Amino acid sequence: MLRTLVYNPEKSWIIRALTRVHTVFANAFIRSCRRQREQFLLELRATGWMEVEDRDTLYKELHFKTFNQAFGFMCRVALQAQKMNHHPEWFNVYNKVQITLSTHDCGGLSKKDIRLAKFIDKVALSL
Ligand code: H2B
Repeated sequence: MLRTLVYNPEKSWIIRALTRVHTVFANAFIRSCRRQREQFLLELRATGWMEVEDRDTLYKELHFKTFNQAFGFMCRVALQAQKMNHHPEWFNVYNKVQITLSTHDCGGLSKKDIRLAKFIDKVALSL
């Protein structure tokens, strides 16, 4: 008699059914995120972005005609980065700019990196 009154979530069919449904949806969600990520990376690879070995980051090297152009480009990206509160790791020598994008908060790539990479491509194309 007492046994029927004690609630045991492990034995409850509804809990087990809900757990199974949750697992199915969670796995589908993770698969869809991975597909989305691959799609974004495919597009960015086509414009010269590379994935860095052993680090979940995106890297691109840009060459401009002059230092002025390179620095003008950096100024525009810097203003956008500040607006997004998302900042690139970068290195500049004369007309060359090397950029690495990653999100420190998650220790890898996030949507913000994709957004900033696309913005960088747009600015570079407009120069
Ligand atoms: N830039 C980048 N690339 N990744 C971050 O996680 C990040 C950033 N976080 N800029 C911001 C600033 C963080 O350090 C502040 C404290 O919000």
